[in-house]
Amino acid sequence: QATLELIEGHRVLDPHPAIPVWDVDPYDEAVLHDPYPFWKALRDRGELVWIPRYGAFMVGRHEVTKEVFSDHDRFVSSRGVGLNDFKLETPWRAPSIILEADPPEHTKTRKVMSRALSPKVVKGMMDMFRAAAGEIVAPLAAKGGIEAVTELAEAFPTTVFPRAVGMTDANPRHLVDYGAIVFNAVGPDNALRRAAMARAPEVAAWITAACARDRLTGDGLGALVYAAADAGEITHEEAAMLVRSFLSAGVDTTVTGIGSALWCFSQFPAEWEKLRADPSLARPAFEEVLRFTSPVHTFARTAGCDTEIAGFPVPEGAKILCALGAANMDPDRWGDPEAFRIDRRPVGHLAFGAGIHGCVGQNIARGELEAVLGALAPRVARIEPAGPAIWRPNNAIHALDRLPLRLIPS
Ligand code: HEM
Ligand code: OVM
Repeated sequence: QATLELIEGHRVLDPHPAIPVWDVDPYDEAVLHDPYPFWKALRDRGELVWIPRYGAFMVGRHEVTKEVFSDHDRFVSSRGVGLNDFKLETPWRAPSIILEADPPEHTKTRKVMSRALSPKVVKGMMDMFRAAAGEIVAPLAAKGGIEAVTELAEAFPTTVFPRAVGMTDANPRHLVDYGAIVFNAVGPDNALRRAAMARAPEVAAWITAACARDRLTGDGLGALVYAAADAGEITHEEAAMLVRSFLSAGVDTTVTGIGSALWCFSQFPAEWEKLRADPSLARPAFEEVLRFTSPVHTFARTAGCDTEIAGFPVPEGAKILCALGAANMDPDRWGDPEAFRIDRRPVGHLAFGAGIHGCVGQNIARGELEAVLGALAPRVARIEPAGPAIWRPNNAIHALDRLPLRLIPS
């Protein structure tokens, strides 16, 4: 029988002896640089794996990862979606009132955010997205050699997202850095997390100030959230916290999505030709980019009760790391998973999560990518590597650090 006890505030857990034990560091920088071999090894080890280094379970096969990630009754988010258990350790910032909340608290904030990020609202942003994409992409297509991470992947969301939210004075560097901090914070106490925590006070103070109502216009996503407070659905303090959620989750993720999309097309030129021949493939192409690269590679849950995973006992309080990237490459779920095919339509990928916490910003993310791919496709005949692509290790985000490309104009 699995047991869990607390010694000086730390979890000490003896996993059931039949559970495969793997002495590996999933957050080793070499793994984070190139996670694909790790993901395969994780799936091959079994349905449920014990990682002694962190005293946590890990899953990476599609079916079981989806089960743990979406069963909010047994696997809670309110104790944090990283390795730190908020019940045992004080979190580095006040917990998110949507991501790091369970029903019934989650239900109320989720409703407000779903409305603010509805398909209708996103539709109203598409003209702005398309105009900005054209303005950013046209000079790059003419220039040819670009560093795609800074010049396009970061440039586009840091231009459109603050406008969408209604920020009156956005600091693009702080927006990108805050995302990296928030996502590194869900990892173990390694060098990445320590570097993030060292920068956190300054960047987080700027972010908190930027969430105040008087820093926002009356016609953006921020205003929609504050309108819900005026209507009495949430408090004004909660509205500020939900604006913070936009700024936590809305920039680095789409920066990563754009960079990874360009990387995929530079690696698979025939797929770029397919997209140029049929621009209606922009949306399905982005879904395949998400499946193939998993911008959020790992988030966790905490067992809220004694339970079982894949028939093995899992005690209350156990952390379960969910390798979304591994699930998205599982050959038992996806035919030929290592083939990048823009017309695959990979319904059921876990890049946006699943269940009640499934990404509430997915419509806006898809809209941004549609605008960027829509601006590139008619202007750029080929996307070629112009040097090595370098990935940027982060405890939760699988993102590029540098992507030198040559854009061949059409
Ligand atoms: C939730 C990924 C873009 C806001 C999530 C989750 C994932 C995810 C995996 C589930 C977390 C969990 O279950 O623990 C992504 C990816 C994106 C993206 C890959 C882009 C490619 C965005 C954008 C926004 C956003 C643009 C804001 C406008 C949120 C919020 C949640 C969330 C607020 C929490 C939802 C909840 O707990 O109910 N996202 N996201 N995301 N996302 Fe996204
Ligand atoms: C938040 C949030 C939501 C999704 C992802 C995320 C860890 C943060 O509500 O702050 O990044």
